[in-house]
Amino acid sequence: MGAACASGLTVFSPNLKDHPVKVLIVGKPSTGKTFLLYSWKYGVDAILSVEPTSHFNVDTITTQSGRKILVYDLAGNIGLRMRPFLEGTNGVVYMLGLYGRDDFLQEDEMIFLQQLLQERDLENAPFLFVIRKEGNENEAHQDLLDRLQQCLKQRVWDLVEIRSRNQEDANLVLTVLEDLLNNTTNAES
Ligand SMILES: Nc1nc2c(ncn2[C@@H]2O[C@H](COP(=O)(O)OP(=O)(O)OP(=O)(O)O)[C@@H](O)[C@H]2O)c(=O)[nH]1
Ligand SMILES: [Mg+2]
Repeated sequence: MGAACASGLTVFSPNLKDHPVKVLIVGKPSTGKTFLLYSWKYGVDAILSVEPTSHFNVDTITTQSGRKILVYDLAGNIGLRMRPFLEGTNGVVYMLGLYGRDDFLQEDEMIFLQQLLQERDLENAPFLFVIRKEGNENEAHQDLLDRLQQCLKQRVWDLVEIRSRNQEDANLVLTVLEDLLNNTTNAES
């Protein structure tokens, strides 16, 4: 966005809040993408069960500050059918799922992540990684951060750890996501 637009942004910024930003939730199957979306939309206590997503779910979430986020929760096995969703994406939530799952950030997932990071439509999108932890895995955690750092280089990104079925933590994901989106929008303007 050029300098001319930047000055206009201050004047029009209240309206920007009404315009939803677009966020994708991606990640391997069964990592908890839909569970996270439902946690925001309905609250964790209202979630009785979650079925695997066959293609995608979409919903608008309103954050505590009033920002609207159009969230696309894509099926973990979406593969190439993901491409039509990329255009206009302002941010990506990458669900890593439960720490320590058998195939956690193995080679195929790293390749998938790197491909995603190379997508032109996502070049300015911040990435928020979400991991679910049930124990104290601090040692391996540093290894995870190092690997992500290598992959993400100059990208705006963050990592949030959540506890299972925890509303506070699900809300925290939304807060951090909103911060990342705000920072990126400001940096671009
Ligand atoms: N207890 C608990 N279970 C969770 C949590 N998140 C996900 N699950 C469970 O993990 C399973 C998979 O969750 P989903 O949200 O369907 O996973 P997904 O990533 O959307 O999977 P796909 O749609 O197949 O890509 C479900 O049985 C959920 O109930 C969580 O925070 N706590
Ligand atoms: Mg799902």
